[in-house]
Amino acid sequence: MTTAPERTADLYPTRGATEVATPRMDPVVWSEPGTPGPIEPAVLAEYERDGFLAIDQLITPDEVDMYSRELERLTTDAEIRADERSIIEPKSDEIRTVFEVHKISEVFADLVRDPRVVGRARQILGSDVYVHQSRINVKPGFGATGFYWHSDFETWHAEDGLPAMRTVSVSIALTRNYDTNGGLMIMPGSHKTFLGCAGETPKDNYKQSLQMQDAGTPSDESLAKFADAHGIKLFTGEAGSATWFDCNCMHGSGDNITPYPRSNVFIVFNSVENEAVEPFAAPVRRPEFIGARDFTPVR
Ligand SMILES: O=C(O)CCC(=O)C(=O)O
Ligand SMILES: [Fe+2]
Repeated sequence: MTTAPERTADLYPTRGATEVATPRMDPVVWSEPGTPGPIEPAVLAEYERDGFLAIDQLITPDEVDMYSRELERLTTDAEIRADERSIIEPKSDEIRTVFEVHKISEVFADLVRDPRVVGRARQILGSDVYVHQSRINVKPGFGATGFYWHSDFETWHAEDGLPAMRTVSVSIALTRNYDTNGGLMIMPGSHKTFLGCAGETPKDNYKQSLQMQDAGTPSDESLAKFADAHGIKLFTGEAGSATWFDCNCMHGSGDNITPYPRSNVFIVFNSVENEAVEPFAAPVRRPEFIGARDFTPVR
């Protein structure tokens, strides 16, 4: 007798013939109420409601200098530029994103392990955590392209096989985020609805979606409905400020046509109790520098 391989139930259908909205089935905050941690209970309650929380100064100006120097070193290194982890701006030929910065740099590995960082991730996710993805979005001035509206979880579920919404991102500003240089925008409360997108995932979708989103893109009608219902919040702040946001927030950012770069480090923590399985709606897994398969907890 043969038994079918065990399959993880698909709670969040996407990439089918039509767009489908599914209510969120998972908690937003996974730790027991009252669990001690760096986030105050009232702030955690706001995070649950809105899907994000902002911190004026997560790291000090000296630390910002150190991380900026490290970013400068990475983006001027010819070997790193040639590496598949570097994504190049289609127009200007400048580096747009460097992936897996915590693997290619000891300095950024330390940032991930910092209790101000990993401590908040553990508190939100209620368990040990590992890094599903890390990246720096460099967003140089004079025309860096933005990121069209999306839910990260839609992609991580469809293409990386994350089963549940037990994943959180932190975006730490290494340059000042003005209201003009392509800052992050989130629709508050959008994390409570999963928008399954229409359209099959092409093989090797990531190669083109990292430069410009296509599969996994919500329709204009749905975006208008979401925006009318939730509004849009723009995140600004000094270098050293940070935004924590739930994996299912509808978010994006505009182009940066100012002279001022907007360079932020993104670290994505996933619960060790929510390890990636096979993709739910894609023919193949994405490479590990984009969707990790090493589930070793951050210590
Ligand atoms: O850089 C930004 O502002 C947004 C980036 C983003 O949404 C992503 O990298 O998934
Ligand atoms: Fe995103």
